[in-house]
Amino acid sequence: MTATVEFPLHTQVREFVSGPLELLIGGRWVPAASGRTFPTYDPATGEKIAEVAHGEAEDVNRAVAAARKAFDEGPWAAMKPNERERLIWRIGDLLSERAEIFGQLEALDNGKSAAIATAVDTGWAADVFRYYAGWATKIEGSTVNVSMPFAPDAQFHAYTLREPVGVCGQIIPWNFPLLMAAWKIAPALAAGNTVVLKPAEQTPLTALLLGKLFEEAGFPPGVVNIVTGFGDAGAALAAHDGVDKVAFTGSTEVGKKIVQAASGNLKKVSLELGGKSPNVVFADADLDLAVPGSVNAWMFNHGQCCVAGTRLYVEDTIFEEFTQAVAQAASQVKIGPGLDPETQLGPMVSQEQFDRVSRYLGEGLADGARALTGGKRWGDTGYFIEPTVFVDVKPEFSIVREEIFGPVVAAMPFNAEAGVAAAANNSEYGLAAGVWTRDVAKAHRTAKELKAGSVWVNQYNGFDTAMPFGGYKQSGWGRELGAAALDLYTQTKSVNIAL
Ligand code: TXE
Repeated sequence: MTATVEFPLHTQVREFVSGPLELLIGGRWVPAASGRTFPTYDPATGEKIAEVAHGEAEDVNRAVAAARKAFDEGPWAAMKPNERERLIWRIGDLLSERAEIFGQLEALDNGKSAAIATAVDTGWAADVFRYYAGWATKIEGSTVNVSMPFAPDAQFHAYTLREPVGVCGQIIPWNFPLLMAAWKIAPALAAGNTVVLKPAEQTPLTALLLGKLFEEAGFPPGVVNIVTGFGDAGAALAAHDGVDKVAFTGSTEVGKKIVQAASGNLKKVSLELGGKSPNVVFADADLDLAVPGSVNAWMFNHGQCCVAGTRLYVEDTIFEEFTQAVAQAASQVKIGPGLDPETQLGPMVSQEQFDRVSRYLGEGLADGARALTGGKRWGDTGYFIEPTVFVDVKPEFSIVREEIFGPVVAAMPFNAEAGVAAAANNSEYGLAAGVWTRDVAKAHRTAKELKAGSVWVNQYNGFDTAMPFGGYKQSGWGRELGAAALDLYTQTKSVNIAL
């Protein structure tokens, strides 16, 4: 079986990928200073889609200068919050209007299902822009009752102002290319910052199409700049003295490099990094919900999810039955290219990611794990991996400890008496966790014990734009989404006036 079936592309998608695909700097589309480009590939076929401008340090310098000018001198910082609100809202509306185009482009570049990329990635990105548009007029300081014990007779009027941080460098990965751009850009703009975005080299296309919308909506030049390129461009952005804040989503390994690079001018840093999230199923769970929910936990987005519930802890009395049901459900998933409307599981994003997941499958089997289903590549074209359910695993196996970022789960039994939290928390990560039970008290108790930034009960991937999201331990610093993201993109000034 191969994935070389042709699916018709929207005219706008075809026109867009025929280029030129340049950098957005200071409101203009420009080639890279070097004139170089790099290819982006369709992971369902391995074929080239387009050539994209290859931004490097010099381009980052130009983009930061444009963002600096827009922040320091341009109309953006001085613009009234309701004007910013109107512009940001417009991006949400434009995304909704063109959801199918964005969805198809995302499917082509990333490999995910076009239907999901339209409804989830683009639909949610639109929601994120609208949510933060609303915040633009609601970011407030407070008045403070000042006592000053050493000046008992003096009177003061004290208050706080919440001000934008300045120029924000934002570096994003390839698993949700458009959505990660929205998560980063929308709160930064709502708070009055300007942005230089560095999309992932594997998936630069939807960020560039998003860049067109900022032009169309009427954003002043330099407010949003986009530099496509590789890790060196990201590194230049993270180290740049003209950048006041860097926001990063990606691997924990690169996250640590970002922290070092940012130390030069001590720019603010927020990080959303890897995970190895536990999904805990108690014997009293509603199994009709828990089986498909637990499959979704590790298989959504082909397992290329930072929150993927890849350590499946099942109470021992139902372990056999539950894991068989999960394996059965996983084996029936329709695998194929994202552009096929029937597809439920698409390819890994790149050859590199395919190799990485294949390596983990080999390690798991060599360590003695047993695959109830899957365990190898699917087909002979593109970067497809069979959904894989491993049992007979030990806590020290690499498939249990390390982030695989593919459709692979390791299932382990637990004994309810002994508790499960210690095993679930035995990870350097702490991004998310799932709990399945009909016992409300047990659900709350377990949610409290789990060391994770998000805990989902009787569901998995229970995200919402209004809910803060981020990691404990080596899963990151800070919280995105919700009002919490505004803390990343504002700083507080205390003003105290002697009366
Ligand atoms: O990530 P990288 P990769 C995990 C997942 C995956 C692994 C490797 O386990 O298998 O990371 O993926 C830019 N300074 N996640 O190699 O390298 C890079 O250009 C600044 C989890 O793709 O972290 C891209 O834009 N930037 C994750 C972005 O960082 C640098 C999502 C992410 O790439 C840089 C993706 C540097 N030195 C991968 N080097 C999640 N948390 O969702 C690279 N980049």
